[in-house]
Amino acid sequence: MIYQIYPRSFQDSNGDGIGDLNGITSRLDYLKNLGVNVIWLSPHFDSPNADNGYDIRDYRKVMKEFGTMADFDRMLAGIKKRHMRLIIDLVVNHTSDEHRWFQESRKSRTNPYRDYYIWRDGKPNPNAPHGFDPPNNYPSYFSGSAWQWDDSTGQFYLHLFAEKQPDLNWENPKVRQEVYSLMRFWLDKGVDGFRMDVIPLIGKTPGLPDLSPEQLKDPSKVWANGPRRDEYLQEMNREVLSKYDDMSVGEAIGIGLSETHEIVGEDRHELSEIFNFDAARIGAMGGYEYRPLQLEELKAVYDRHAKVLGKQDWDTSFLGNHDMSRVVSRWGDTSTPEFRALSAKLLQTMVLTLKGTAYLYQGDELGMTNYPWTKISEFNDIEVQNRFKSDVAAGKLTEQQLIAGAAAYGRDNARTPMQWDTTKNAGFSVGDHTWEPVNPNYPQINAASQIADAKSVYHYSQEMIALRHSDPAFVYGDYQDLDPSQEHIFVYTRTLGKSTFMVVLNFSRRQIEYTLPPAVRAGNLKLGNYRTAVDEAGASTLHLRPWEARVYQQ
Ligand code: TEU
Ligand code: CA
Repeated sequence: MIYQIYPRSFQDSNGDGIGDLNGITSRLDYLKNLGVNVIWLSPHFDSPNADNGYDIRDYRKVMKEFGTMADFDRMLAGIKKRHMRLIIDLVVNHTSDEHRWFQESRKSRTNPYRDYYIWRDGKPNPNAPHGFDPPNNYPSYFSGSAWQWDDSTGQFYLHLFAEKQPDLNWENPKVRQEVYSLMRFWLDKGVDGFRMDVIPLIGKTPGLPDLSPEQLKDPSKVWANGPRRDEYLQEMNREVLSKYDDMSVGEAIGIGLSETHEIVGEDRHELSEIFNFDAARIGAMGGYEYRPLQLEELKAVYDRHAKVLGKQDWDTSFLGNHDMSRVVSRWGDTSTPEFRALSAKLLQTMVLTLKGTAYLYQGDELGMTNYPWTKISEFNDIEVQNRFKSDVAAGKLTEQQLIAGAAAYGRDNARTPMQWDTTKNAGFSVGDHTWEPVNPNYPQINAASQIADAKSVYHYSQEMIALRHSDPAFVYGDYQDLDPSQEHIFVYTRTLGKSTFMVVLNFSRRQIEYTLPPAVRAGNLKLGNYRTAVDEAGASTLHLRPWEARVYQQ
């Protein structure tokens, strides 16, 4: 399984309230003991942090706050010594506007780096600022137009994310070679692969025509399916990925199940796997609006994955990351400490037994929750602040609505400091200030107290990871949902040869007497999330307690 670290929030080692690489190195035994195989490190590169590192100024330099290249090398050596591996974040759909390439590019229309980015003339409009409207109606993911006017050269440049994140022009072969060269730089250092940020977006739509009203409802679907996307990913594979023992996982917003094979099929020679968000972002209605989770709807997504993805289309299993609110707050039950722990364990059971490479986000192994945000100024995320500046200012929603939405679904929830113990700042930092507030529930939710409690979410996560590693059925086994229309119970099997496991999850706060489908009987209980396990081996009816999870060997 792969464990994602958001370095700014993992462990501070020098008291400046910002996590760093030496902090990670000091916690490698914790990760080893948890059962981690691979670490995914969110961006650690030199950056002005307009988007917390997803805006890179120098791809071959470590961010000053995070430490030095020597710190990186020591961290990597520590990971390898513990027989773990490291993948890093490849953010090459865009750079920082402070990157040397963009600094050059904006100097003049004839600068050799001009074509490294996407510059276009505006549409003449005497009433518009500078006399021009943007080249087309592309919206930015972070509110407003995706085009920024540049006075000195009288053109607009494209930025699908923030103004300080100009998109690279992948049609320019020089740009592609620059990317392949920096990938080799890190692979030659011993890094084991890449998580690739919004990678399908690199294939832009020729001519950059306006989006239709229908397309404007979900621009990602257009932007992720440009005609040259696969040509670029196959070239990247041919020139770099195929030459190393590495893995690659693409963050594939805009990619649906029907397109997944094109990117991950073994015969396609592109990427190892992708994150597609149709499960993790189920119910999304735009902005911070989500429909409440319908279990049948979620189960239908996993059922489709199993039916559509062939044996050679590897999948991923994940419920959280640094762009989503905490999963136990989103899909679990934090109404009482007991239900928080039980539902956190249930969600761990699900993510670690579904089909595909399993990803855990830092702190989910402890059942960390959302933070009690109350005012706009508390949020660090550019996505929230931009929405405040544009959407609230334009009256699209009120400040209170934005606070409520961001408090429930905002990205800052995943970025509050890791809760290590009950000391100052939850042991994250000895400093007087931390870059994001520490969740006030750290005295109740922290690694040290859970390591000391054999029945904690931490130990359950450790046991569930060990169980997953104990039998290849959890990795390669066929997936089958035994009761897709059941409203509160998620029951499925993983079968490989003679080995079958059955997972039973009660996704509700109610006691449920659940009768298994005809001819199905419970096998031997391998793991249960209650402190006092109830086995019911051989039974056809199971008495499930609130938020109960059981894994049976059939
Ligand atoms: O995220 C892309 C993405 O899916 C998110 O921006 C998402 O649309 C939004 O956050 C919904 O709340 C990647 C990185 O994971 C993210 O951290 C970066 O902000 C973004 O790309 C730009 O690099
Ligand atoms: Ca620090």
